[in-house]
Amino acid sequence: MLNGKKVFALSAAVFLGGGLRVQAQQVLPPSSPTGIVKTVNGVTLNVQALRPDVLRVRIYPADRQPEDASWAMLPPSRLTRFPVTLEESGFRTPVLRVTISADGRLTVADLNGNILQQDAAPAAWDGGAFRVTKIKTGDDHFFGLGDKPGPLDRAGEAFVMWNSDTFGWQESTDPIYKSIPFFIQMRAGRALGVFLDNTYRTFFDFGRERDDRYTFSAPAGPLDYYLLYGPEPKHVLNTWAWLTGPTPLPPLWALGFQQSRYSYMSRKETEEVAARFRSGRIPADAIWLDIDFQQKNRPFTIDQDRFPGFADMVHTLSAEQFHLITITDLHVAYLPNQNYAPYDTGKAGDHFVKRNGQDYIGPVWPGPSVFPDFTQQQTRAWWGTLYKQLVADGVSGFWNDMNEPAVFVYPAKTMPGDVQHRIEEPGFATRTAAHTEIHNIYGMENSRATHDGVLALRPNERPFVMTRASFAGGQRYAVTWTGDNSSTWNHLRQTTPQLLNLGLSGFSLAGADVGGFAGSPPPDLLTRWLMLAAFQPIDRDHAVKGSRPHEPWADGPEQEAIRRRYIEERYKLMPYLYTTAEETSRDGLPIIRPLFVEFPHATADNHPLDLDAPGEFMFGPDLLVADSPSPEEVAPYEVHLPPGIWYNYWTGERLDRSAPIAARDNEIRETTAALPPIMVQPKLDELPIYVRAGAIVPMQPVTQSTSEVPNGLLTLRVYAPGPGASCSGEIYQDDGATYNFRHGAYLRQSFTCSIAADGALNVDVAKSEGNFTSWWKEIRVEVIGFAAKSASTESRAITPEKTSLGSAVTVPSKGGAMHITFQ
Ligand code: MIG
Repeated sequence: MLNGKKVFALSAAVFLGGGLRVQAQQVLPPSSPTGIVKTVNGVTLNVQALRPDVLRVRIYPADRQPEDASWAMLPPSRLTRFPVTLEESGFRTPVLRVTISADGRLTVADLNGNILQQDAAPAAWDGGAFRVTKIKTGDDHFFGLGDKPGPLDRAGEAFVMWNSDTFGWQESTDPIYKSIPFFIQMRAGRALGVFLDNTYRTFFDFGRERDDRYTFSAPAGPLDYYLLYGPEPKHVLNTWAWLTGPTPLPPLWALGFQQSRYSYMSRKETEEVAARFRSGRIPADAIWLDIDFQQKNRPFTIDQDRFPGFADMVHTLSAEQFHLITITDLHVAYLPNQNYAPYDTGKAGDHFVKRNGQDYIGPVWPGPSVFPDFTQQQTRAWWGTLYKQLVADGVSGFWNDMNEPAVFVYPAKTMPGDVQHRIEEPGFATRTAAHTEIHNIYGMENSRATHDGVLALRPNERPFVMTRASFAGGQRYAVTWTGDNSSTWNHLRQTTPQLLNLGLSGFSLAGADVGGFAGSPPPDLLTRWLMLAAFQPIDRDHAVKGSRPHEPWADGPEQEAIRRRYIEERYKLMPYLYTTAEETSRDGLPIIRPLFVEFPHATADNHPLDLDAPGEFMFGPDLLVADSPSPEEVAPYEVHLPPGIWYNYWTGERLDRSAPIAARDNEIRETTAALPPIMVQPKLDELPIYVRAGAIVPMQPVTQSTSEVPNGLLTLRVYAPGPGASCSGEIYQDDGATYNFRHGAYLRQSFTCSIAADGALNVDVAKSEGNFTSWWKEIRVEVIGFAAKSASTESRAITPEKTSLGSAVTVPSKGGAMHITFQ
């Protein structure tokens, strides 16, 4: 389905805090069965349907039903049930069949009998610990699991979930910062999402121990997992967003280029960096302050000597169209009776976690520190109030680092397992819980407190928070980054699978420190990194203390020119990027996607095409970025394009890559195999990008920041489809900052095109929706892959002008519908 851009929008939207929309809950007559409960050998299996395509499996010793609560999932979705049809040894829904064997093994199949998942053995218990063992076929591929390093496909590897501060992590390091116990299994082109809703130190083995098995296990906590059936991967991603919430729409500036360093050491240095972007005409939107802007590393203080007139600096930067983001770590300096308000107010409100009845004190950046009890609602509310001054000073965004939590004690590098957290949370029993249970959600609840606090202080502005640690569902509160990577070619390569897997795990807005954190990138590496990151969701350059300068101008005018050109390209594509981000906020499709998400049937045997093309990914629905799988190599490399017609983004060259084949499983579907790969000769200043035929890509003139109003035309690049094939695009715009879009202050306009029987190319611009007036007064429709000699609207003929890519006409636009024919 080359142009099968199916959109699985969440219907019946309701708004929750922070802008997320979820489907309203389905109400059932209490009498219809929604699943089965069966006890085998003293173990109860409880399998319920939430929807025809979503199952929840709970297994517990019959006398020990665990608490039914979740940090990850949205209650309205989690509690939904769907009536099922009971069968002899299980049940069926309109799309799935569930069977339980006499010894308690579960099989889930589609209604054609294709087995999607099957227990190899009944769930095994050992005290409170359990292990689930599934059959793995040679065709199984596994994706997701958050930020874990290594190749895109998790098959053959094993992973542990334990949020860890891992400075200098490498490809084989596990665990690192986040725990997202959600993965997508691809079997013969069919997708199945699996989420283990357990916050303990869980373990996943995708065939490392035994090639024909995969397992997940936990030392404690509930055996409670969800199955999200596709068969299309997009449908699974949509369902994951339905269950845990999509990544909300960020402020527009967060999609601009961002510059950080550990640390800009003074007001002067910060202002100089901002000024250098503007004088060098390198577009940028944000500057970050790391821990050294604080007094003695104490959160919520400002070093007045190095940053005199802090609020004035923020306003000066803002006048230059720079947003400021400051770090605000969670560890509160232990400073009794020293007029340090975060400690004093936290102590007065009893907001710190305890060990042996006393506030637990551990060493971090400020020295001895105490740790907020973020699993209590009132503690999160208190934490939120700490942002009052920084918000009043005009700081735009906040950075939650170190929230695994990192503690400078060894070898644990975190707080002891017997630290006590208190849970005070709707939907949960009010109780205390050991750190071993809370550890993996601690960072997520930290970012939640920050998000909710900043939202309370600026109720109509979309918060921007970046967190290092998180858990499934954490995308509701914060964007993320991949922590302390390194300035090496291998780490550049690693950004692609890592950010793709984060997107598949729900974190659509993620970035990796551009240039690498640890070490100093050689000039060519920094250039290539800046080029690739221009097509990653969060584009933020960051560097460790003591490393060489990392800013885009660091290596002289030639390197700077290449880097500028790619950052400019990101800004030209901002309408496309923002439209994609808005799509994410509704349907959960990540901004960057593996090829198999858009083209699940691109190969004859249905293996994900990405496995052949590890440097490639989709930037939004239409652009395919094809970096080298070994970016340091100078030899030519293979680019694999999914079957169909493609265009070179830079030159407009048309590439017909269709070759019909018979699908191996004889299923009737429109499938074609990819032709042999294209060989590409790497060049320092060129990142190959291809656009799929039938795409209509909205673009704007370069600006120096997203606050600058583009001066000129909206360009629609129309990439001619083949005869009979579909062709579409869309633009979404709003004020880029507030929630006014919920009350109609947005613009959405869709575009379609088709090749008529007489060979003409018809382009239709639909009437715009919403009441936001955007910046353009004219639209330039540029057709690529179509030799246009003449063009006409309903009212007049226009002579197309030649462009470097094809030909174009410019027409006035006030948001009305319009039709243009190219001949
Ligand atoms: O212990 O705030 O990953 O981005 O620059 C190091 C200083 C603490 C780790 C973060 C890094 C940040 C650094 N932080």
